[in-house]
Amino acid sequence: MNSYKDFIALSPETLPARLGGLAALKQRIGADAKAWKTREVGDGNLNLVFIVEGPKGAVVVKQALPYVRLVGDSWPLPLKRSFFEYHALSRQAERDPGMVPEIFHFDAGQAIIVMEFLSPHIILRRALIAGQELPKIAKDLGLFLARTLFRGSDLCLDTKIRKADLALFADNVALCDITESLVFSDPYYDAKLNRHTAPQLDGIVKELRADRDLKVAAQRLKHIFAATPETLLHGDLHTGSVMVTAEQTRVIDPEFAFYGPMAFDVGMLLANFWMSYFSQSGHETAGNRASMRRYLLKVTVDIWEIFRDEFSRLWHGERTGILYQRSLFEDQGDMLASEQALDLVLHGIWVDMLGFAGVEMHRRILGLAHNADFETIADADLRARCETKALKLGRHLAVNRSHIHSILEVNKLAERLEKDIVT
Ligand code: SR1
Ligand code: MG
Repeated sequence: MNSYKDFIALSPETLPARLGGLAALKQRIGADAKAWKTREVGDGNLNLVFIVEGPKGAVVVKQALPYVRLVGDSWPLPLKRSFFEYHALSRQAERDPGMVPEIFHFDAGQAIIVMEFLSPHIILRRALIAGQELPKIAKDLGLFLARTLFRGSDLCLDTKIRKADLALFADNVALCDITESLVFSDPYYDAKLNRHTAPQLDGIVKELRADRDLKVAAQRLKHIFAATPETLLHGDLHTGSVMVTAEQTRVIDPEFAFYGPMAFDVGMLLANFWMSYFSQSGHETAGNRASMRRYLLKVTVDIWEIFRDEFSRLWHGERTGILYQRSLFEDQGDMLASEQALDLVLHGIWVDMLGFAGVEMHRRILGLAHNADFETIADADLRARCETKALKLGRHLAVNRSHIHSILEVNKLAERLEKDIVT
């Protein structure tokens, strides 16, 4: 339940007076709050985000609102998501140090997190739309995925700690509900808040909604999402949740965190690179994007390989949890059985990851929450051509995920779709 009675949304005008007494801010940006400059920069779907600059430095102040910002107060949303974000950031900072912003202050009642201002970082999605090839993201994100997903699971954690944590995050019901509806169900019927590029996509939308195999696949994926509390997920790991420079990668915004299937974070992230790939031809006015397309496909290959290699390294070096215990494998001298079990676990993540990637592509084109990769393509015919390719790849991944053997195979299909070789 929200306790809204004392909650007051911040504004650039009120923020200095309301937060001016906090030592955590004064130390970092300067004690005289009257000298602070505050601007609201939130462009996400849910929250307020302020950059507060003082004579000594700057911080970010993020505040949850008691409703979905994108839709308005007709869609109430618990302030407690800020509590989940705070706890998820704390755990991610332990599991992959340096990959999330540092937290300076948390106020549960006002749903406020004061954190590190990342500068000159920009949102990864914007960088990709601008055609920037970031050299470090594949390595950083592959490692982040493996470290956070492995270290938050019963492969590694003391199971008492994991179960207590599972109970803590189990209350993030409203944010899970958003994903359960918006990702897995709404795109596949005429849900109220859906929208798509019309009339250009009307035909394929009708086809997809009448596609029995796809509907079953999406519901099976929803089943896995809702009923597999395997590890602490970021829960919303798209390219809008990553900030970058050429040298640094940081993951932000884990308010959707909960205990779910490892494959979800991996699949959502890769889907966003495949969507970026298909969107590039919509951004070619200022120059050819062939190199960018090659780069994006290489990122998907590298993320998966780095994830798999790091996961394997952790399997061998940090498998201290109750699952696949060493006493049954390595301690018996049975290294082959340990490798067989690792292959089995990775294969399960692989198959489901593809499915999650497929539905993520669909929901960004057919559902409520679209992405800027496609939305910023002003020419609706061109946008629809880009979106159609992503919809087709998404359908293939969701339905045929058990029969796909490598990222290269996925990328070959992506290239064929891009060149209009397959329809
Ligand atoms: C109503 S919220 C829509 C989307 O925004 C968030 O970033 C999540 O991706 C959610 O699905
Ligand atoms: Mg977000």
